[in-house]
Amino acid sequence: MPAYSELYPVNNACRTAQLLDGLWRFRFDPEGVGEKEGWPAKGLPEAISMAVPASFCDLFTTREERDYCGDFWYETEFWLPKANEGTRQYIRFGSATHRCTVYCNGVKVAEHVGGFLPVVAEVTGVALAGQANRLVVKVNNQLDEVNIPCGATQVLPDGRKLARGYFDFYNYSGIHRSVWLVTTPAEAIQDYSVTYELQGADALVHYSVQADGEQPVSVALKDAQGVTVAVGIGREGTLTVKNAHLWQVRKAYLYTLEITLGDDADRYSDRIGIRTVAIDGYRVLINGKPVYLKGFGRHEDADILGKGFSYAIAKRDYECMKWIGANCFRTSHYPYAEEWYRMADEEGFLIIDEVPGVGMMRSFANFAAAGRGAGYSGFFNSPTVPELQKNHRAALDEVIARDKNHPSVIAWSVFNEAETTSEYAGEYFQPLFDFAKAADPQHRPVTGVLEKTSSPQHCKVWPMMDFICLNRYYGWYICGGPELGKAREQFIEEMDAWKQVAPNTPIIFTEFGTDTLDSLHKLPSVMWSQEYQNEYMEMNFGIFDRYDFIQGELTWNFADFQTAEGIMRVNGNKKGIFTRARQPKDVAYLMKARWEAKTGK
Ligand code: CKX
Repeated sequence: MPAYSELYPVNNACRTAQLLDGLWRFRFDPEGVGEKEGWPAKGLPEAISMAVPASFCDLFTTREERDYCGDFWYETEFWLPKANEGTRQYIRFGSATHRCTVYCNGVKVAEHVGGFLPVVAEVTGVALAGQANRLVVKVNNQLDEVNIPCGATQVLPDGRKLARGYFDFYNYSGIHRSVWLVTTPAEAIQDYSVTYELQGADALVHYSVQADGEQPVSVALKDAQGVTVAVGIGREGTLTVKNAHLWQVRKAYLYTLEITLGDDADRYSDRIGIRTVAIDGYRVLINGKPVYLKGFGRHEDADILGKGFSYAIAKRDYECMKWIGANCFRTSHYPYAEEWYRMADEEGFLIIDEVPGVGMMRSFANFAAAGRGAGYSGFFNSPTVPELQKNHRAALDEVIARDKNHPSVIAWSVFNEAETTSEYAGEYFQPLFDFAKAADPQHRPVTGVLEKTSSPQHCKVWPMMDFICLNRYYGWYICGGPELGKAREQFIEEMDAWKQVAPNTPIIFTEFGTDTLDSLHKLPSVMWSQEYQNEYMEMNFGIFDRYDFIQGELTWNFADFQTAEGIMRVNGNKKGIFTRARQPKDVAYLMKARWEAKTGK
């Protein structure tokens, strides 16, 4: 059983889940004096107000505050009702980027590293009923080479720290997702998992429930109309669903699994989708049928909010993805807020769920080096690797615990553009791939995402993958503009080489694209114009259609997004098919026509 429950908060007869979102108190702590000065117990001196959830960065008007790197603190208060006898209480953060320490009434109740997964702090006995309880959180957003995502922390001549990610997205920081006060009974349901088997028109749902104590467990499965279609007794068992409604790609069907502990001592309900995922030769199968993946690599990124979750933005994004005919996205380059997955479950979208194994190549502009196939920094030869690997594995452990029951999740991605050609890359990644496979009750495919240097001849990791993900920029980082024809030839040469070594493994393109200004039209085209984005895509589509084993195209990126500053970026990465305001560039219409017509291969 995990040290704490990753179950998404629910309200029912046995549990409560109260949102603590709103305006909290906030302050920076550049000298790291908060604990010494007693802030956990006394509260934050000279605090300002701060929105939760949100990145703090773009809410400020000075560069120093926006780019702040180091410790920063949040504070709020919460009340426990008097009638809470016999309950356990938790504060649950959807995430705090990148590491945090949580204090309740001056007592340390949790510490967590990793900025994109939940933090659960038990406050039973520390929080008091019938009074305001002080909740203080220290967060830190520095980057290093032992935590993911990887990077460095530079100290400027004036003593200020600067986060230098070895990756191409802005180091947005803060409490990015909702915070809940959760109460459960003293003996509670802690976790559950489901796996599926299809038998003709029927389905078997194998379930397993983890709960405290010895009380009996019962489960009921209800269909979308609320009719009970199967019941089970015991902590493990199999439910037979006659004439099962399958969860299908872009045609979701959700059942509700109701779990009861003892004689109503605790209850937990969740929506599940009956479907199988398999790889068969070079095909990806959902419910035994081949599916061609169409969609995006994305970011959690929006104006003002940064990486803060907003239902409004997520809703708009799903509407845009449906409009364009997509069926899949990768959570590049970190696990997203849980609400994204719950919405994908409802909409029938497929998700390749990625952990923040990004920046594993030492370079502040590694995208440029990687795009050209020039990256080599001896990343996996460093003495920091065992600690990095421990944290990387913890992220896999936590993401699988969190997301294992989502029908939308079809695969785990262990890394993006790591230096897989370096001497020790195989030793680093093999245990992580083995772990992910074993930890997932559904044994979903496990993959990783390869940049240009990771060629079939030199990459040490692709043989570990159930399907191979390629990020390729022939016509952008390689032979752009007037050399598009040459780019095409080189692309074909590389794909022929993959065909030689892995003709029976699906290849999914997880990135391809061009930076494009929505303000720029040019006839004939030039790089950065909307015309060029169209020409580049047409060339790429021609390649994808040439090879049977190419089974998906997830373009880079869904929308323009914020990055660190630099000569390669004009206020961010502009490879969006949509602008940052979620309006289509010209190329969106080209992709819509292709994806609506393309049902498979
Ligand atoms: N891939 C050749 C990782 C993404 C970047 C993308 C880009 C690179 C390309 C590497 O995080 O944004 O440069 O646009």
